[in-house]
Amino acid sequence: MSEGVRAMWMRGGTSKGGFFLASDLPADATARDAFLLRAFGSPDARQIDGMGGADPLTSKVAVVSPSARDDADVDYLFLQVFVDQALVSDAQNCGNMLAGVGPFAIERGLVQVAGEETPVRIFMVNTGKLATATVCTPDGAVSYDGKARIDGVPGTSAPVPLAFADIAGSTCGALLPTGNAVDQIDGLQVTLIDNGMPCVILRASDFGLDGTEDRDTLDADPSLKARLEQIRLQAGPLMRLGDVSEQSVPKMTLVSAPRDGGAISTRSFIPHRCHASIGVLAAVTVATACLLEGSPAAALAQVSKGHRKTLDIEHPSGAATCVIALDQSGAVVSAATVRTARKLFDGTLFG
Ligand code: NQM
Repeated sequence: MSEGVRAMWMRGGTSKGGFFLASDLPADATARDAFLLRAFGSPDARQIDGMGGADPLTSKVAVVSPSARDDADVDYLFLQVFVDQALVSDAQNCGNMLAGVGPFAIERGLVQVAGEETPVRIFMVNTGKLATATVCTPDGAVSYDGKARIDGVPGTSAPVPLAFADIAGSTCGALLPTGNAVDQIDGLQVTLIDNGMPCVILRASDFGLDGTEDRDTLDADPSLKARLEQIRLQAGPLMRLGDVSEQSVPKMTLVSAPRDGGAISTRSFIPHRCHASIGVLAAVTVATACLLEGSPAAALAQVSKGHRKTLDIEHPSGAATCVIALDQSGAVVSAATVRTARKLFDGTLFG
């Protein structure tokens, strides 16, 4: 594709990647993926010949198009460009890149500014679920400047509140795909759960960890990673995901008691590298696991009473706040969080 493709680079939450109009990319998925692999410089651990940042968190793509649905303004397809494998996967969603979708849709003229704030209704193609992002548009255009701060990103930016309704079973078909709050794999108690992101929740202490280890320490532990991958490959079919050897889900989240006044402490593998913080939908899913009676997460978690719960999910660079609303029966009905986003570059990308 020597003439190049129009692309915008944005930070969305604690991730970063390319935002494209679907109409600017090859319509054929094989040609699209081949272009993205070249453009990101994959496969290569350093992604030296492309735009990827040598980290799964900066090797991400959002493909955005006008929605044909009555309940959505735009469709958002998330693609994970693997760093060191020639793989582009649509098997997972990404709530961090989602934070950039509303601003991008307004920038590209898919959604008109509605006042000081513009709600953008987003159909998340990977999971068939809906989100609403509220974008700051004070002077008839997107503003990225503001006072909101999220852990894992220096400085402050305009807030992008994200609201999710009905995201349970987004990929696995049910919140608890095995029907159980606790299962056993390799002799360990695990929770197999999907409230927006398929996750395997495990106790850090079952791996001889206290749960406060930093990302580099965990990433440098091949035997821990091998044990986690062995559990993950067994969890895949149990979670109705089939063979997950070439998928970036389920995520593997080690939990321990909170240390900084939050609800729970986490260290997440996504799935082969330790996350610098935690994914948005993964945080919502962990927050939901904290509410499951009898589960390893619930036993460790500090959760307030009431039908509207605010849970700070602690992670290696701070905490992510999730607000979870429950109905009278205790079932989760909606979830919300706040992210920020920033436009970094708008131009032509060569594959
Ligand atoms: O869980 C990383 C991220 C994510 C996913 C990953 C995410 C989410 O931090 O919603 O945002 O788990 O691969 O961008």
